[in-house]
Amino acid sequence: MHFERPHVHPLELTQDGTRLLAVNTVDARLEIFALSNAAPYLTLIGSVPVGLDPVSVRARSATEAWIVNHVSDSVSIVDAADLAVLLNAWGSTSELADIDCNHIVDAADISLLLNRWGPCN
Ligand SMILES: [Ca+2]
Repeated sequence: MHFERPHVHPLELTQDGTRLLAVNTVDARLEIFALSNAAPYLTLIGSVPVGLDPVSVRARSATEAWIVNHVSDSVSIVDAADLAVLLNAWGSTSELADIDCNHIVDAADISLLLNRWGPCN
């Protein structure tokens, strides 16, 4: 048996209009999509683990989202500043965003970033 909580605010556009945020309630993740004026209009660019049963997302700024989690009774804060640096350098050889040092900023770098998501030590 599967219990699914009702969504409160499951979709949110960032204030700059370049990203669509969506709660993935079943997988306990925040999905981040890039928007563009040409096909493909919507591209999944990130999937960030949050609390259990996320039901609401709000963009506090262009780079920070707050997610309300129903079952874990918590609020997750996702700061996309690091992700923005990486996306702005996409396809380039930027040393700042080339996390795996293979001389191209691509999906492997996003994967490394998302796997290390959280406070810097
Ligand atoms: Ca790389």
